[in-house]
Amino acid sequence: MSTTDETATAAASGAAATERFHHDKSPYDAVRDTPKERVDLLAREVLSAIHDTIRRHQVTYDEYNALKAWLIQVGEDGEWPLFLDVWVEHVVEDVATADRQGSKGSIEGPYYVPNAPERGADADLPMRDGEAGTPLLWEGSITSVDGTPLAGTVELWHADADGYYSQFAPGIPEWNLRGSFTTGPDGKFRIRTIQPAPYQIPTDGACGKLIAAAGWHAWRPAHLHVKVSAPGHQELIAQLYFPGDPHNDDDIANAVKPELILAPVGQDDGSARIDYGFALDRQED
Ligand code: MBD
Ligand code: FE
Repeated sequence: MSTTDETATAAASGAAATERFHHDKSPYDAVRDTPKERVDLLAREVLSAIHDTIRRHQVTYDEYNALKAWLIQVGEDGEWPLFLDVWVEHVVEDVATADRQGSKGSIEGPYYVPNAPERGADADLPMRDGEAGTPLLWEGSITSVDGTPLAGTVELWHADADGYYSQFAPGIPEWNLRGSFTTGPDGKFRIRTIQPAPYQIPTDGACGKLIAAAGWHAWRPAHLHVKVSAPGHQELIAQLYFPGDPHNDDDIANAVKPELILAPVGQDDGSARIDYGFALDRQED
């Protein structure tokens, strides 16, 4: 899956993201028992929304053929994970987490990789010597919704100061800026990392073609990705953002919520300190 010998193209990062998705357990297993009636309903409504759009806006054969070519290109560029996570996942996440009492979550996106190096409760995120970017010291704890501290795990992954993710861009060590932090019974963690850059989705592939043709922009605000888990509790997937980022209000992936914006405090040495923890909902049974 390494893209180390390739260049930073949409096709290379798309191929890595597509391979990553296939690598995980079969997505079909969880829906094996879905009744025909539900498949029929969902498929018919999606198709019907497309038909309505064509009628309402008098879509031509030339436009239909351009759409066909573009959809084929999304697949050839391996950009289905990117396309779906950028333009669809946020609504699925809203629906899935509507009943939660604990911390807000956000979308996972296409660049999570499981089994990142385990670093304990108080450590640096794996990074290169002299990794560029403002150093961050992040302290927090994992608790249950009622405030009880939890022994659990914070998995953290994020882009570097150039906006690139390890394993999805060339020339970056495999586990750079990816790690797993396991807390003791007090739930506390302390993580040192660097502030990531705003992220521009690849512009040279099919998704970039849509963005250019529609006159959109390709930016996501700078963000930290986390997956937080503890026994007996629902897994929390979230992203954390930095105040003042111009794209917090117009994230291409629609994944910013006010509760997810950090309040870093600048230190005399030029680093920033963050205090942010997670309250997990209990597992329903
Ligand atoms: C990202 O880094 C990301 O987090 C999402 C959701 C989509 C594309 C790139
Ligand atoms: Fe991301």
